[in-house]
Amino acid sequence: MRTFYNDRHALHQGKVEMFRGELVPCFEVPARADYVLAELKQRGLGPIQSPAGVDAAALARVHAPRYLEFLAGAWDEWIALDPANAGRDALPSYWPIRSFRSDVLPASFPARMGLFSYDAGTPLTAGTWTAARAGAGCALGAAACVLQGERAAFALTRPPGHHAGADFFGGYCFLNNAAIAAQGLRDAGIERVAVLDIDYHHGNGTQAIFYERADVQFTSIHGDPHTEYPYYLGYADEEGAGAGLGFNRNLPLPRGTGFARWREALQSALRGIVDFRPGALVVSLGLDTFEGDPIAGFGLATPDYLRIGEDLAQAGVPTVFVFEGGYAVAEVGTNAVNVLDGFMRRAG
Ligand code: SP5
Ligand code: ZN
Repeated sequence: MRTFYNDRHALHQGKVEMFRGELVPCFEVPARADYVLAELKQRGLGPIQSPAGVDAAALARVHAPRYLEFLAGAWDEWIALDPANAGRDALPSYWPIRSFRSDVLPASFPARMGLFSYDAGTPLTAGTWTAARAGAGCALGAAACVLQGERAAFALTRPPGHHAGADFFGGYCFLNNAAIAAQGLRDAGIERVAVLDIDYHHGNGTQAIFYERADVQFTSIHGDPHTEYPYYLGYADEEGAGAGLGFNRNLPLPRGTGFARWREALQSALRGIVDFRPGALVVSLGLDTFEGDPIAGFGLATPDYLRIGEDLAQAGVPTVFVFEGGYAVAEVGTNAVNVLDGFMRRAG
């Protein structure tokens, strides 16, 4: 399986995130991708290449123009507030919750930080925009590979993407790489694209982007949002709206769920995907379902990831894997590559 990787991911390096009244060290660190890359090389999974530069038009197929403009200029605006900000991450402090306006674009940079975000755990740094675009380029490169007839391809990207919506960042995500890949596949003529999100956290951004569409089916297996981040979306009764009704499926599972029950959910998800008859599948590949993950609550073990890859291959659909979460840094490489390895062994 070919991997698309761009070392500019490391330019996005948050220092701190807000957690229970304190700024704590970021969980989403460059070493995550380093471990996956090292494991790919060690196990000889396939060629590793850098993507071509990302096409701005492909980003604008998913994200709002005013959000992309904001991201492009955000770091310069942060520094302009105070030159000492060069040494600090940018985090939002104000949000336009219900009864506030979101149509007005305030001149104040902190006000726009809040307009375009939904949590205080997602630091924006000097290299965020460059890294995020390089990541989206990896997702588009992997999609192109599958369009050319490859059985599967892997986008090894960070920052992750599935929490980012058309016009907001959050959950460590800025550009929705999986959505950009899915839309790229649609725009290249694939009539129906399925997205399967197996990160521990519900893919609220991806769901929102495709919620009213019948051409991109979204399925997610995740920690029950009653108790798990992102809390405000990801419930089982969210089935899509308008033309998209019936094309969104959430399979929330309680904190503490182990592999046997998780795998039943996967097989149910895959039956729904196969029934949709997609021309391509995009997998949001989070590894924070791992039992050792520091911020999540499922109990999957390292060998389970081989089984997941095998199950995914049995759907028989050309597949783009997009790296998402997974914060047990020393194990994330083995777990991610186990999925890809299991997939290729079963896909033949
Ligand atoms: C892509 C992805 O996996 N994003 C997840 C974002 C989760 N953000 C909230 C994290 C809450 C951190 N809780 C720390 C618990 C330490 N014991
Ligand atoms: Zn996650």
